Amino acid sequence: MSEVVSYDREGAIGIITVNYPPVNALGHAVRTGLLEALKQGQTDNDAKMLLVVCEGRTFVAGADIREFGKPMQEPGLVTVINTFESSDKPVVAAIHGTALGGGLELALGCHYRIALDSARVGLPEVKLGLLPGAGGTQRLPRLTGAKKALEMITTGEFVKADDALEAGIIDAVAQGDNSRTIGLEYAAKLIAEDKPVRRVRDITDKISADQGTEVFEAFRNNLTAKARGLFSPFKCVDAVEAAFSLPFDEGMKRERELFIECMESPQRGGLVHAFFAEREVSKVPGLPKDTPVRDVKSVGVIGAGTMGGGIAMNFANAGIPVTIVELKQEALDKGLSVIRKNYESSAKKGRITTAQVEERMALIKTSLSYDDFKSVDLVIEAVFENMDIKKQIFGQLDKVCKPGAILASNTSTLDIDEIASATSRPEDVVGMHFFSPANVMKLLENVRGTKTSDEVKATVMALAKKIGKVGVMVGNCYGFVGNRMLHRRGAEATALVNEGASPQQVDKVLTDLGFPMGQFAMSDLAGIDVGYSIRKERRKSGEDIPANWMDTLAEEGRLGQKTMAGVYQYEEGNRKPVVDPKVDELIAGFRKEQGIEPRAITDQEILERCMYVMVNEGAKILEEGIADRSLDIDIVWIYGYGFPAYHGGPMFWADQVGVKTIYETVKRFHDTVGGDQWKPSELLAKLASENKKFGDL
Ligand code: 3H9
Repeated sequence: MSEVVSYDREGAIGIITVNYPPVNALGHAVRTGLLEALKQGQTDNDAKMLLVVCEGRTFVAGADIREFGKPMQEPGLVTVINTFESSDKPVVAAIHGTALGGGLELALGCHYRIALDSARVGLPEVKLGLLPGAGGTQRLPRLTGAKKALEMITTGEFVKADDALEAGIIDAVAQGDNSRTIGLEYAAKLIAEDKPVRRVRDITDKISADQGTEVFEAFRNNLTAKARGLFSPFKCVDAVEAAFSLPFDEGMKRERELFIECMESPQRGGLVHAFFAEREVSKVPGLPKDTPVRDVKSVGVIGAGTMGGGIAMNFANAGIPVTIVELKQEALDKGLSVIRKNYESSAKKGRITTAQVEERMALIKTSLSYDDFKSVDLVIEAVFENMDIKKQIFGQLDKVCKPGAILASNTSTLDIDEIASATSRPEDVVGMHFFSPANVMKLLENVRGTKTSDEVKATVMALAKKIGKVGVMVGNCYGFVGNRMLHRRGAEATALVNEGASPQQVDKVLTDLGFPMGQFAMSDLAGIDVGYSIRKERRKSGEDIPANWMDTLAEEGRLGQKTMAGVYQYEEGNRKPVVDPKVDELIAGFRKEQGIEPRAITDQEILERCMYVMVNEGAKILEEGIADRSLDIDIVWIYGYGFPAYHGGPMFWADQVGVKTIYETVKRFHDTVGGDQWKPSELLAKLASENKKFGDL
């Protein structure tokens, strides 16, 4: 008998139970076990009906992603599911948790489906660069029709049990907390009603109704804008279309061909890397799993600006009360009204109810005094980037906050140790770097100071999860992981324009690579004054940062989207960057002033200089232990800066380009372009000489 799939019987119902933690993925042992258990059920003369259930937290959550890229071991999932569907005894699937990917496909291969009301179903393969490859693209549309199937398969979004019932994906929903119990009751009812085998492959009414409709073309057109650069969503549409144009078995063959194309696409590699990396980042090397975590029941935020307000919303969304402190009532009123507006706009879009708007607003209190931080468990300071002010604030917090309260700074560049030095409890001080807009962006870069305690580190990592963020623990240095690399790219992009490229040429190379926006469109969004004041501070402290045309923009008051003009110009109510000839003139003037003769710059040079400079910096970040693993850097960039997940993050991307190629180009730029940013990282050199990848570290 299989260790991960068992068979037993209650009355006339033969029960096939999958027990393969953590998520009952369909690895080889499960596939084999399912076939064995099915056989047992079929030969068990006392079993009139069979029931598939799962132990643990969820129904089968899909194929075993860890097996991808390795040689497939028989039996394949398609064989398993077809064998279930062919069974002469009716088979019922009882779903709890999530039935995803191959898991839902298995359920669709069963003859009846019931789910707990808390369950969700979905075909999220597209998020891994794939399409449902075990009949999902052929069976789902037979139950739902084209539109719903296309929506589910091209977005990968999960559907709640009630909605799945309405869409025809499942046959019944039951309340309770045990899928075996509801499954047994449902199967008993079906036996009493003498329900026969009912195979989805034979259901054709929805298929004939939707045949020849324009729904497929409309979907493709829609995807062109939505799934920019992605490969598999389009293949998903092709596969679903095959369900309408081909008989079932032919459709299955077409699905397989398209599935293999996706499996072999480099995007699958990038997206699967991103999937596992997102989970790995929560396991911080050197931080024991059982490190105690402090209970954070209330939070204080200093600053009611865009950042402070966004941060406060995260906690209110998670049901945690927040107190925002500002210097002036006016700032508090303004901040609070922005928060309300954001919530109301979410309610309008149907993301939350109007009652939830009020519930969340009620969790946000405002105050003009730090005294109101006396009892909070965590304070996050979100004022502008000025070390003296931050130290002053932390000195005050040290006096007011209770022992054991965590004192966090949302600084995006400044030294956490220096901030901590303003307190008598550096072990409680940590960086919590949110990304703008803080209520939307998924990254939380948690910065450990030299003295930050393990307990505080574990608490902020756990808190990230609680508020729906992906927390990455990083070390303390200028700009940490994300901004340190970004500033390198920004300086290089600016230099490329100094030398002859146009801002839009640079931006296009980056958007062609898959970034949602280029370097300069991003500067306009963040505000040109942000980088300008950072450069000013750094020049003041003696760093040699040459003048550039971005300084001129800031000095002329072109601060980006907020002034309707920056590197680009903007029209009222539209965030689309429009090229402004005045900026070309300004750049030309700057070059003249500096005695620069502009040259033609190729897109390849832009790509290499913008991307390799980041990879070289990333390698230095690893060398210095600022990031523990290359996957931490990848996740910072995917969730903080919109790095295309299908490239797997900058370090994974570098591995695909080839570390050696990058190292040699970095060396060449060091000799030709010059500057510290092109000094090859020792780690990069070492990996190149050993023919290794960042992923091998
Ligand atoms: C597919 O099915 C292809 C077929 O159509 C065709 C085949 C021919 N495999 O996320 P969590 C691990 S493609 C292996 O932290 P949660 C995960 O790495 C698949 N491992 O928990 C983690 O491991 P660790 C389509 C998997 O409660 C642990 O389980 N299915 C898989 O927040 C817990 O995961 C999907 O894409 C897997 N399929 O969320 C579903 N799934 O503890 C992907 C998870 O060592 N999975 N693990 O770090 C999910 O969306 C979430 O994991 C789930 C649970 C919602 C299930």
